[in-house]
Amino acid sequence: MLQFDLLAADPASHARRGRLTLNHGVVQTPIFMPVGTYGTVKGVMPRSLEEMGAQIILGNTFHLWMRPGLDIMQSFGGLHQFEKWNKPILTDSGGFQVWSLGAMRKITEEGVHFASPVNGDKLFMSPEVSMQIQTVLNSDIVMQLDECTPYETKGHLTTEREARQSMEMSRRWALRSQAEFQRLENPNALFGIVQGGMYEHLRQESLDALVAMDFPGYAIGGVSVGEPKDEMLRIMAHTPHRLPAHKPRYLMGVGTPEDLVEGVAQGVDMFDCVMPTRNARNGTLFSRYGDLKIRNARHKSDPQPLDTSCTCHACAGTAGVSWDQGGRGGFSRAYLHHLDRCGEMLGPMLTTIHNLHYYLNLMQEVRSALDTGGFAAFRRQFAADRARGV
Ligand code: PRF
Ligand code: ZN
Repeated sequence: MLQFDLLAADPASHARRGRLTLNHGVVQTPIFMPVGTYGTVKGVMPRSLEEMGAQIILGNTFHLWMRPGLDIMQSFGGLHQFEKWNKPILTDSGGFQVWSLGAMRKITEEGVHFASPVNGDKLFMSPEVSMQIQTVLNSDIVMQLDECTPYETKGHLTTEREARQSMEMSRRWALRSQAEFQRLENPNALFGIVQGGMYEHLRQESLDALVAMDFPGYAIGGVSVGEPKDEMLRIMAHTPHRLPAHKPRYLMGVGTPEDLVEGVAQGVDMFDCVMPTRNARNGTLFSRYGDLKIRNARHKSDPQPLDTSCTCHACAGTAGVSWDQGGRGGFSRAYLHHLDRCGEMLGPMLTTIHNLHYYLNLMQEVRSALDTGGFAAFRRQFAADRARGV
């Protein structure tokens, strides 16, 4: 089940404001989806995710298949019950994760043969297997199995011929994914994934074939795979707005705050990325006024919160009033610097809360701007604020 309603559109760009209704609830778009690979958004309790306004989170078919495995997932009736998250979940198909294994895999038309990174067992992932696993997980949005076309193949830029072969296999895997999804009578929604590397005509072909298959939603894959920024921006400007207007569009694995705002302007509705969570764990923090490295000695005795405009638990404390609005502040930069130096686990917990809050709040601001017709002004202010510096 999936329903998508368009609520507003920006006349000067491809940006749209929408509402996505799924089996486990409603998602207001544009949205950022925190990544919870192993059935946990690392270091964050589900109730904190809810508090910071997360509406949908990701899980990974591949990782959950390895551990804890399907029997346990089945016995819990799916991922929602197991991880105690009752709102929507999107699961990635495993194609990208298997691909990331590198030398340990062999990709054939039938599927991907690989050795388990956990115990070395020989395993096989196919479009059918991916659909079977995602059906057990009962994720609200299921992704087709695809092959993420790399930017470079064997030390050279992926050629048109290689990108075509890869894209055409993903297209055939889309057909097999859809057939199996239907055979399993999965009650959720299956998304197709556009590939085609850096070749616009291949992306158009991929898109046309997938649109003819009438998926309830579409993703753009194969972006942010090591290509230069201008190449990524070129594909972002090409593909999203060519997808059906009345269906949700998901840009996979992107990106920085600037990438998200640009993606929205190009007509993207959904994003996911490990950047806010992973960066939090290595001390790179996002803020309205630019990014900050908490390990830097300049923060050693600074009483200010990470982001003086932020209302997250780390920056504003339980009162939720930002420093700029006269709040007394939550945890200081000096304290977070100290936690990091001592390797204390509260450090990454707080920085993860902050970074996720920043991303989720950014998308909330984007939605408000779209609701009130102020998206163009929002973009200008966003860029000016980010350039100011912390
Ligand atoms: N395919 C799948 N998952 C993905 C990607 C893809 O191309 C990407 C590329 N940025 C991230 N995650 N299935
Ligand atoms: Zn904060």
